[in-house]
Amino acid sequence: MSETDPVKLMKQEVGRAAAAQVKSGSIVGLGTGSTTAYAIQFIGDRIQSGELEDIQGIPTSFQASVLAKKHGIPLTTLDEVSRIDIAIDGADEVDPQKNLIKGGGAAHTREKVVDSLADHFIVVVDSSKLVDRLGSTFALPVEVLPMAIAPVTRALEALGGKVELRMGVKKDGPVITDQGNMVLDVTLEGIDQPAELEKTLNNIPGVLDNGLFIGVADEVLIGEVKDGQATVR
Ligand code: ABF
Repeated sequence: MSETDPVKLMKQEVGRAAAAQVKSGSIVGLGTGSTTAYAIQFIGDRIQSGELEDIQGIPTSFQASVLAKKHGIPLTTLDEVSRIDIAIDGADEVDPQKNLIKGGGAAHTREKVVDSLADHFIVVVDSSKLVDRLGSTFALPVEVLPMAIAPVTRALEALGGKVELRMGVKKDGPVITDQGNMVLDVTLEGIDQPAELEKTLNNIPGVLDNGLFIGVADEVLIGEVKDGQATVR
């Protein structure tokens, strides 16, 4: 993306707006994705400038931990701290009730641990992620033990899902999560009862977690580009 690319500018503004809510002394959940990457960068900038002190980050993925280290954010773990003050993370779909589909980055299992523990979870998205009903535009990611891929696939198909094993970018093999598992992407004809579906899916033996985040988000920052100008609402 060029420096003046409106989408990049918009992601930067959303990330900046989220990073601005971080207070000194906070434990910060650090999410995954290109928009959250800007929030991590701007948190680092605020630390380097002396504006923020005593920040500890809890990364939700290897990618987030690499970015945090690059931007000088000290890291900690859930064994060391007993709270998360604020979490900033992306999403693939957001419905009017702030329920989410996440997992496009194959990191939703750790993301859900961190985001759901946070006192304040901020979702950073562009307006293209807004949907009336979850499942309208994005297949639902499900993290599965490799040895259980076949039976879980059958169980998801029995629920009416069209199931695809997520392959790597080079298509030379399946995506492997930070936990060493695989991801099944499930296309459903729109999701009417997301809270029930989340529980049903997680009760299938072999499923680690799925990308439905129901009642987890506290705030959604939405980036838009109007007349070449990036705005956040
Ligand atoms: C991650 O953020 C995933 O849940 C989701 O796929 C991704 C979206 O990132 P981006 O900001 O690049 O659209 O947390």
